[in-house]
Parts: sequence; C-alpha cells; structure tokens
Amino acid sequence: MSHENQRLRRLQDLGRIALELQSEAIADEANALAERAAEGRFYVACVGQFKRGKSSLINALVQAEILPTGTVPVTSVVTVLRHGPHVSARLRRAGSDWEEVRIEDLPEFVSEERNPGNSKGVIAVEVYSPAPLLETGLCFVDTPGLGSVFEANSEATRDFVPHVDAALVVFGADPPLSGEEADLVQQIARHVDTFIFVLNKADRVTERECDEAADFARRVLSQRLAQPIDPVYRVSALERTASGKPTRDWVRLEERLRSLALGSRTELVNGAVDRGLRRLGARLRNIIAEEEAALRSPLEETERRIQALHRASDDAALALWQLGPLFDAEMRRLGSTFEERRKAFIAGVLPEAQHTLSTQIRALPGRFGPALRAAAMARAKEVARGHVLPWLRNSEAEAAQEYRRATERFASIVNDLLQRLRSSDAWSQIPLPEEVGDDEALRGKSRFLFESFTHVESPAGFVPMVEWLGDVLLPKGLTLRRIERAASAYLEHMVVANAHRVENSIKQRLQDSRMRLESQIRFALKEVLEAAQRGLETARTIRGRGEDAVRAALARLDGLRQDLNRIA
Ligand SMILES: Nc1nc2c(ncn2[C@@H]2O[C@H](COP(=O)(O)OP(=O)(O)O)[C@@H](O)[C@H]2O)c(=O)[nH]1
Ligand SMILES: [Mg+2]
Repeated sequence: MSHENQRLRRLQDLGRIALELQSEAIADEANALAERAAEGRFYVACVGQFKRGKSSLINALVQAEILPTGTVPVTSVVTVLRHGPHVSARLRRAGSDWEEVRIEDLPEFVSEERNPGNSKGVIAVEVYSPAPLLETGLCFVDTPGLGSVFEANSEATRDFVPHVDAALVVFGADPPLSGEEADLVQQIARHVDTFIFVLNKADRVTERECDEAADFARRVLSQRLAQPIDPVYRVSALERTASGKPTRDWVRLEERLRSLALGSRTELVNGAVDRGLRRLGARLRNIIAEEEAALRSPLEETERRIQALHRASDDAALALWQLGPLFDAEMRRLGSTFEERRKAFIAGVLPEAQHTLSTQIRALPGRFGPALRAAAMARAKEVARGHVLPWLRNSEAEAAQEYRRATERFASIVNDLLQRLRSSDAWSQIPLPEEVGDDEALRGKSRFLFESFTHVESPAGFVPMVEWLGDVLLPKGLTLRRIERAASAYLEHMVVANAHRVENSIKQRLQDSRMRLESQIRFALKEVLEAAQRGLETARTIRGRGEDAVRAALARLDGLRQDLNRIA
C-alpha cells in the first residue's frame, strides 16, 4: 500500500475510533481531512493587512471577480476558494448545514458593513471556480485582515489554522512592510513552513521605490524567520485585471504557485494529514483518559471533580472579565502618554516644516496653475517625510518599551490567575499555557518598525474642477497663496496621520495579545470540561450495569487506546 493510502486508512481508523467514543465532531473532522487528502486539496492562505489587495490578487489569479474587494471584511469569516465545475458559493451558519448563495450576495455575509460583528453567524464560506490554477488541488483562503486567522479569537477561524498548508503574504510598497506584518509572518511560521511573498500595488510607486520596498521586506523577513527567503514577487492585481495581461513578476508568481502544486502537493497534503492525526489523536486520548478515570474512581469523586472544574472555569471567566477594566486603564494610560508625545512633536515640527514648504514652493521655477499645484503637493509630501521619518524611527524604541511595560503588567496579572488555577486540583491536568510571557509578542521582544512613512492620498492626483479652474484663471499671486494653503494643509494632515500611527500600532498589538491569551485559556477550558462531562455520563450508565460491565468497558477503552497508538 502506498504511503498516501496508509495515511488515508489511518484517518478512517481514527474516525471509527472517534465514533466509538461518541465524538462525532472529531469523526467529522477526520472524514473531512480524508476527503481533502483523497482529492489532493491543499490550502494557501492569503494573509496581510487590510486593503493590501489580497482579495483582488486572488481574483486576478483566477481571472474572475469572485471575491468582494474594497470592503471592510468581517474579521471572523474566512473564505475558501476551491475548484468546481462552475462559479458558485455556499456558506454555513453556526448550527446549520451548508446553504447555497449567489456570488453577488457574498458581500451580505463577508463584509462588515452588511454583516456587522458577524451578526448573521456565518462560520464558513466556500466559493467554487473552474479556474485552471485551482484544478491542481490548490485552494485559496481569503483571510479578512492582519493575522485574523492566526490570532483569531473566534473559534471557527481558529479551527481553520491547522488546515493551512502555505501562506501567501501580501504587502505593499507605500507604506512598505510594517512591524506588525513582520510579526504576523513570524507568528505564522509556527504553523506553516511554506511562504510566498508578494508585493502588490506595484503600479502605485516608481520602480525604484518598489525595488527598495522589496529589498527591505526581504531583509526584515529573513531576519525574522532566521533563514534566507525566496524572492518577493512584485505585482499589481489591478494591472493584471485591467489589462488582461500579466505584467511585472506576475508570470513568475503563477509559476511559483503551479510548481507548488506540482512539486509539493503530496508533501503538503501528507503534512496536513499527519498534523491532523496528531491533533485529533491527542483529543481522543483525552477522552479515553477521562472515561477511564470516571470508571475507576467513585462517581462522587468524578462529580466533585466536575464541580471543581466548573468552579475553576467560573473563576477563570471572572478573572478574564476583571482583566477588562485593567486592560482598558492600561490603554488609556498609553493613550495619554502618546498623545502628549504626539502633541509635542506636532507643535515642535509643524511651524518649521510649513516654513520650509513655503520657501520651497516659492522657489519652484517657472510653473503655473495646475502644474504648480502638483509640484507643491509633491514637495509637501517630501517635507512631511523628512520631518516625520526621524521621529518615527525614534519612536520605535519608545514604543517597544511602553509596550513591554504594559504587557508585563498585563502578563503578571494573567500569571497570577494561571497560578491560582493550577493550584486547584481540578486544573492540575489541564494544558494551560505554562506562563504567559514566553510568547514572543507578549514578552515585547517583537520590534516596532516605523521605517516607513504612511502616505496619505495626495489631493494633487485629483483636483476638483473649481480648484483647477481657479489655478488656471486666477492671478498668479492669488493662485500661489491658494496652493500654498492647500499644500500646507496636506502637510499637516500627513504629519498628524503618521504621528497617530505609533499609538495605534501599540494599542492594536496589545489588543491582539489579549485576545490570543484569552482564547487560549477559554479553549483549554472548554475541551477539558466537555471530556470530563462526557466521561461522567458514560461512567454512570456503565456502572449501572454492574462490575462486569465496568471491566468490559475498561478493556474496550484500553483496546481503543492501543488502536490509537498504532495510528496516531
Ligand atoms: N492601485 C492598485 N490598487 C489595488 C491593487 N490591488 C487592489 N487594489 C485596490 O485596493 C483596495 C483593497 O483591495 P482588496 O482586494 O479589497 O484588499 P484586501 O482587504 O487586502 O482584500 C481596492 O480598492 C482595490 O481595488 C493594485 O495592484 N493596484
Ligand atoms: Mg479582502
């Protein structure tokens, strides 16, 4: 029997054991995995910050406008794009079966505007397309935003993580790769070995800026992953769709994806099956252990243990809830620290920057009307960049320090909680995180990277008709003043927007750490309680049938464990 067939057999056996243990959820997972392995499907998750063009890129790769773009996505819904005879879509809501939906109606379910806070309870969306690229077994996973899958707090998204086989990381040139994006890649590397890096929206910058951004990303990423990384593919999803022709690195990107399908498909699928066998096997072992314990020890003891578990669980829920206000206070404190810094920076730098800009605009040689306006706006951007970048770079160390301070306080509260939980008997066997703080992000080890300057859409690109007419028709002195005012406002806008970034990045990162931590604890809790409860119920029934029944049940459980040890 080939290795692949052996794997499939193991999955089927595992599914059978799960059914014998009355765990239909695990059996379903094993079957789904077996089906995927038999069809040779593998999942490439498209990850990156919002608005980097992830959905547009996937659409361009399958040459159809299938996935909604340009909307704020619902952060808890991932969309899988897989091969099918024709374009269609289906979705599943919590507690119900798959239902067909029209492609046009997808935004109703996956965009935050139309489905705020996922009030429609969507847990999975699948879209089918006949695109040749997908015939290879490749499936795309369109994720909503930065780390939404890998740091997700919603169970449905979290459950998806073990299924991901490779990551297509999408970032941009303006701004270039950020510290948060580098963190995300580092985080994903715990689950995934295969990365493809794409710099999208290459059309928005000059070739030189694009190369610089790609080199910079490679440097940062290879440092973070502690290994050399593949080339970065510089593409434009927009160009690909608009022109109908591949431009820049597009052909190479497609080749890479195809070679992934040809060269690594088996390996990726096998890896997914092995991960699944380990993961599901461990869960089944827990169930067996709980059932055995419930059969061996007096029922009252098990009941007491479950009560203690419930108390511990309430305790944990309460403690997590109490973390809320502490956390909010921390956020407020951070907010005011950085607000002061920001105000001081703006007050210090803006008058000087505006003066520099005025001087430069007045010195612009021989330009008039709209050309002058465009040149003035370009200068405003340069002046803002020149003043903001050094400040942003200085902010990196400070941001890291503030973040570390906040997370240390936060971690010490959580560690107290963990210690308290572990000291209660009920929790002694629960796989709680050892101690928070060994987490890269929480330890504050991860760096902030503000090397880039956030570009704010320049009003020079699109000048309202009246303004344009004014620039053309008004006397030169008047035009100059109007243009100076506009350029100065633009400069201020960029300085302020960039100054806000520091504070927002830190807050965002704290929020992520908190959610990750909470979901870890909640997940551990839920699994253990469920297994204990089920063990107790089974034990009750079997004990009612007498000693012999108990002995037979123990022997059966032992047999199942041995079967399990053979396959997973
Ligand atoms: N100029 C340019 N715009 C793009 C490109 N790709 C996507 N966009 C635009 O960027 C916005 C966000 O794209 P979307 O695919 O929704 O980003 P996502 O949030 O990462 O999935 C949309 O308005 C797209 O039209 C590109 O290559 N060039
Ligand atoms: Mg999207």
